[in-house]
Amino acid sequence: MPGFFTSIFQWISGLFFSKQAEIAVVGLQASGKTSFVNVITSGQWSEDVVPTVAFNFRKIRKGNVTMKIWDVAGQPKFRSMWERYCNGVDAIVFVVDSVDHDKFNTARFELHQLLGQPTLVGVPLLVLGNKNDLDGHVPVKELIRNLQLDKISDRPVSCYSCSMKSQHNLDIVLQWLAGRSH
Ligand SMILES: Nc1nc2c(ncn2[C@@H]2O[C@H](COP(=O)(O)OP(=O)(O)O)[C@@H](O)[C@H]2O)c(=O)[nH]1
Ligand SMILES: [Mg+2]
Repeated sequence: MPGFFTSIFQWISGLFFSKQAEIAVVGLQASGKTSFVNVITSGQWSEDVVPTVAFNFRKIRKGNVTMKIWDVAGQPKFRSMWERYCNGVDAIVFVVDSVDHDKFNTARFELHQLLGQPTLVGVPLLVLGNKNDLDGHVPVKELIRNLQLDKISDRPVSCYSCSMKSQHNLDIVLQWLAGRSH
């Protein structure tokens, strides 16, 4: 019987306290977007990820927060689609491979191009410097400088160094995302 009352209570509290957040995950190809979605969805890291064609959609529940996640492909031909998926979301997550120094310029260009879209003004931005389990990854400070995040003034911006593989900092990232729910 106590189990019954507990589940009724959970159901009722869910009605009053359940919240939603819709997020779009973008960034260059192979930065770790799909790995991020897989890890936060299942808590499992897997080395084998199939490159994303166009997009994946996932819906997950973390505590009383339901998250709808658009995982959008990062190859050049798909980048013009990013705006469409980011339009109307509660947060944009921009994933960067923090070891791949040669691609920082392209990542910066694509990020600022995206944020320049009039439809996306004010949408909060979370930048993830991924793969910090690998030697040669840049620390957050350098990532902020390389991506010129200090130039963004029309929205809340956060930046974390993290690793999908070791799950480093993912607790903070999830907290940040939950904070965007309503
Ligand atoms: N070492 C390491 N490799 C990662 C990490 N995250 C993703 N990868 C690898 O990077 C490659 C691209 O990952 P994927 O999630 O497909 O990137 P996407 O193209 O942005 O969706 C895969 O081989 C992943 O196993 C990480 O935190 N550490
Ligand atoms: Mg992918």
